[in-house]
Amino acid sequence: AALLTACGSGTVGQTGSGGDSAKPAAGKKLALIPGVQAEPFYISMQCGAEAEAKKAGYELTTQAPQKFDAAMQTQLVNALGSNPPSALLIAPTDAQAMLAPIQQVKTRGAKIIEVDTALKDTSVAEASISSDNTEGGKLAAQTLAKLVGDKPGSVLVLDTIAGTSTTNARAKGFTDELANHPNLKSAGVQFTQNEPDQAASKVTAALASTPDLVGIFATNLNTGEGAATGLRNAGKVGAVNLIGFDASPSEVEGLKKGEYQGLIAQDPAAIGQQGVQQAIAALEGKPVTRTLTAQLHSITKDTLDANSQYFYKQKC
Ligand code: T6T
Repeated sequence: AALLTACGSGTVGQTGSGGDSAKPAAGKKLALIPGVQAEPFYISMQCGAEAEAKKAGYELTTQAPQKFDAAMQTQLVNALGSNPPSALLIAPTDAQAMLAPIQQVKTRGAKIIEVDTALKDTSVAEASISSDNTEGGKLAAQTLAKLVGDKPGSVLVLDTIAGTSTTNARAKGFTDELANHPNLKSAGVQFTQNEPDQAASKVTAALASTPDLVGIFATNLNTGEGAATGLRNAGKVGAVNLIGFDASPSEVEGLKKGEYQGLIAQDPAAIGQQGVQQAIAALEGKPVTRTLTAQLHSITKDTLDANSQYFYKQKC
């Protein structure tokens, strides 16, 4: 089952059934399909999208897959049926596997807007709104290099799933930036299937195999939560620097406690808001910006309070 909420209603369950007198005008229906349900990054994105849709007099319906999984997300895309909403805002869970289902919705008349992740094929979407993920990875490496100083050592990257455009770009940005920090040696990139448990065991294994491990870059909130668990279990909190991506409540708590030494926060609400704006522009025949980049913010314990507006939400 998927989590489904309609703009303004705040409820979970089927919405938008026929015969409703409060039905929005034809052409004013938007659908949002995030990467996964009940996760602070996508909840914050949904909040931004809902607020913007409401302001513009559009209905926005959100359905999210239970897991960050292309097969589950495909089911939701296919369920939009032969008469889809005017525009689909989607975070494709796989840059390749989601091409055919999204292409089909487009063929059926919906405008496609990518939010957060993107397809490899850039001809499908009208617009893409995302963080500069390569830059985010680079920023993480620079933050880590500063923390480690001149001490030589190895650094591990925890990616999610091969085919996730965002985290794959973060891992590459990080690894490429290591060339500018010769004291830091790559201990490789590990995939975790976006499962905190897998991230935790990869950290346990790396601590055993790589005695000079000085840092870990966790490319999203699930890998970060798992990495923090792995370090805690080994009694290595603080001894190995952990740089996380995102700013979920548990990551922010972890930064306060010293489990993380840095976080690279995205602005998911802005991604959702701009996604809706571009969808409406496309539907109303106004100029559309093909690529929009949301801001990133590097946060350390010292700058936590000044950055509280970037902390992710659990509900709107
Ligand atoms: O980091 C975000 C998102 O940008 C990424 O595409 C998938 O993971 C998150 O949702 C965080 O869990």
